[in-house]
Formats: sequence, C-alpha cells, structure tokens
Amino acid sequence: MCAASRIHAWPREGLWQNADACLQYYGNPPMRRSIAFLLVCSVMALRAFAGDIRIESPWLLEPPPGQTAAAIYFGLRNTGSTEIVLKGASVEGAASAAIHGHMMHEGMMHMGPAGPLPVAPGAALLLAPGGYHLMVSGLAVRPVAGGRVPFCLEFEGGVRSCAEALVKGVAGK
Ligand SMILES: [Cu+2]
Repeated sequence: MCAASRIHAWPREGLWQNADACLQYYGNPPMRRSIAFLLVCSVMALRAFAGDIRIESPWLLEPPPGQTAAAIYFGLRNTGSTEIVLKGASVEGAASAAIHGHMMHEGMMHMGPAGPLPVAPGAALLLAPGGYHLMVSGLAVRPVAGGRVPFCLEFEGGVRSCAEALVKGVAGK
C-alpha cells in the first residue's frame, strides 16, 4: 500500500518496513507503476536523522560544591522535514540523565520526568530554567565554570545527537 494520504497515519516503527515493501513492489517489473508511485515511496522513506537536529547553545549552571546534580538547558531545532521526538539522553560520567519538566502539584511547583517531546519540522523547542531541562544526577566530577559537559540526546527511531554544554558560573559567565 502506498497511498500518499496514508503516509502520516502509519506508525513510526512501520515506516521502514512500508518503505521496503514499496521498493520491492516498484522493483518488480510486472508490478512497475509510474514515477509518481516511486516518489511517494521515497517520501515514505524519509525519516529524521541526526543532521536534521540542532542543539543550540547548551549550558548548565555550575553546581555548588558537594552537589552532583545539574540541569542542562538548550534549544532544540528541527531543520528536517519530519517530526523529531526527544525521548531520552545520556551523559558520560553521570549516574542518570533524563528529560524533566515542571508541573504544579497541590499548589507547589515540582519537577519530574517529562516527554517524549515532539518537535515539528522547522520548529524549535527551548529547554530553559523554569521549564524543560535535561536533568543530570550522580556526576562523577563536579562541572566548574568554563568547563564543558558532553551529552547525547536520544530520539525516536534510534537517532542520537550529541553536543557539549558550557558550564556557567553563578555570575553567568
Ligand atoms: Cu529536574
């Protein structure tokens, strides 16, 4: 099945299998259809890849001495033509890393696991203080101002994108 109208209805996981089926279908001479058919199949084969993902100005605040947790902030831009969905992260030298958000609970602001976070083609999502952030805990080495913390974001479809967050001091430098 290769009807263009159904492209967006397909589950993400099924996209590759569907694309493969289309290519087999097209490659079979008696079944050969028009160029338009192949184009539709090509569109189906589109999926997010790391080159479509921009991690912009990642940073974190230097944690106070004795603290091994930190929040990494950044802009996440989707320059591709398919939706990207941020679902997790990893930070070398940290016990855990997870996408967090803030939510109201009994009149108090709390933070906790959030996501998956979709970003539409051409759109950007800002992870900033008071909102979404990449929560890192159990850092083996405390980040100090001027240093950098490498991290990787994980997206649906097995796509990974990595960057280095700049450690800012309390004065913002
Ligand atoms: Cu948090």
